[in-house]
Amino acid sequence: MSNGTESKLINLDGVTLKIDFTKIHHNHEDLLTSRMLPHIWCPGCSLGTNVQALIRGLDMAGLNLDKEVVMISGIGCTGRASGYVEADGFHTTHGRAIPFALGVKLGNPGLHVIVFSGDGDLFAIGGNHFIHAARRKANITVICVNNGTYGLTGGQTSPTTFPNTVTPTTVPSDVVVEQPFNLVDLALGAGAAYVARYTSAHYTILPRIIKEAIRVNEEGYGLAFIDLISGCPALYGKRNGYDAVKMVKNFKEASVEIKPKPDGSHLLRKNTEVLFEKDKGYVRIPVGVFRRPKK
Ligand SMILES: Cc1ncc(C[n+]2csc(CCOP(=O)(O)OP(=O)(O)O)c2C)c(N)n1
Ligand code: SF4
Ligand SMILES: [Mg+2]
Repeated sequence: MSNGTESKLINLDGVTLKIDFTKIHHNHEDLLTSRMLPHIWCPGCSLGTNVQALIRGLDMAGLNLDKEVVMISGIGCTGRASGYVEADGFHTTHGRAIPFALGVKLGNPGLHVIVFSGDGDLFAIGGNHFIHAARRKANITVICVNNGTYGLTGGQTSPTTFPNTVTPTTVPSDVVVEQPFNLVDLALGAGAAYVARYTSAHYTILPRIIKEAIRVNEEGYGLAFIDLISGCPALYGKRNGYDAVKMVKNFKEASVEIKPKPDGSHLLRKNTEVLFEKDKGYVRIPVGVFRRPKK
């Protein structure tokens, strides 16, 4: 990645590095916004891999980012991504990524509108917008970076935080147990046309999934949703005994590919549910494409 002009001093966990941006290159350099770098994300955060998968997916779909794509994010660590992709975009208010996306799509239905936002943004404050956009068959792609926490504001509980994990706002489980949303189940129930789940460890599969989601919109079937299970090693991970490497290993080991069954049993809640146990982490992550439009 090159910004063509300067070196910058970067502080990484107390170590100061002088980086000459004229000498660093990325193999998708033209798809990233070099003037926005360095990015704000912590070392080891899944967001780097997720954005890499995103731009490879847009590239694989053969889209001209300058003319055909609009990236929309709400507020959060994930929300920054809309500024790092070299396409027009909106880094909108918290929870309002989907209303902005609907406005863009209504204004110019020929554009590919990609919402890339966090679990808190899309399913806490923004949950109402998601379910109605799915119900109305809005032709937008929604990618939820589901790290199970409010990363940007300090690692508080979100609608996908598992019980018995440590956060600054965990309610003791002997008082009340708040169950996390199963985002696949929620999207299926709300009427999304395409529903998939993968993790940040599936970086080779994700671009193809993103391309497929975009095609669903192009063909006018309605909202395409990807639950992208991710890690926040700096806050949620650290408090619960996970570093970045352990998280990725855990994603790989716990993932179970779900094949669609003719009787539809793969859609049953128990078959889509992510299981997480204190001290073990993820014990089962059903991944795959749970719904494709019937052609
Ligand atoms: C109206 C409003 N309420 C609360 C906030 C504070 N806030 C900013 S980001 C955020 C949560 C972000 O969590 P998530 O969407 O999961 O993104 P992440 O940082 O984990 O990627 C909150 C509560 C805000 N900016 N605006
Ligand atoms: S706080 Fe968490 S989600 Fe945010 S950049 Fe750091 S590791 Fe990633
Ligand atoms: Mg989050």
